[in-house]
Amino acid sequence: MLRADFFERFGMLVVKEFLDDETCRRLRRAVRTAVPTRAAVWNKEIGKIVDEDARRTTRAKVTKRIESFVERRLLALRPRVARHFGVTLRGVQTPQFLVYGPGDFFECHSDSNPDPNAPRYLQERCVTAVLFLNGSRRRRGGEASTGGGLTFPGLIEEPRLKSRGFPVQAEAGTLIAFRSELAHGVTPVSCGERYTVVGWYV
Ligand SMILES: O=C(O)CCC(=O)C(=O)O
Repeated sequence: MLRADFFERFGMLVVKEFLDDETCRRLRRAVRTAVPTRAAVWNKEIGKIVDEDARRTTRAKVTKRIESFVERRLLALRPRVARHFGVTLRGVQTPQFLVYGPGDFFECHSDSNPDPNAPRYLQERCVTAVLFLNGSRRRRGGEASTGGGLTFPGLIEEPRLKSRGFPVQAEAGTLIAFRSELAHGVTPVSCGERYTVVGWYV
């Protein structure tokens, strides 16, 4: 795994300590007590479906209060995100709270789809923000998970490295933002639970 800063050289925005440890702990608790649902994917032929060959992830239905709290924090970052990516952003879609248990993963995909037949929420996505609520290594007693790397394949043009995925090693509270069309996935979690929040700037 590579430290989050490494990804800045590919134009990504990395914000360390976007949330403090106590807030991450509070959000993890909120996620654990929320109603769990199986996260879906969008399929061109079928529409929105749960397809566990492509994605095995739990989406936690947290309270509106928790959802709005994270949404406000993401909105506060919007001017910096817009400047960084050189785009105009008018808002952020409702963030999704995700949990990956052992064996859970998300195949390589992109978050936006320019196809005029795709749902509007996919057409509109411009920048994806992934917020890590726990880390991939133990730090100050935080609950860490292993495996479950947010991975970006094809970052390096060199033929030998082109097909290789580069997984991020992030700490709790770190946010990483990238253009929504960029291919990414989450490798299977091997141990513990991995908690993230994903938001999309439009
Ligand atoms: O949980 C993550 O790290 C990424 C989730 C993701 O790729 C997505 O929701 O599109």
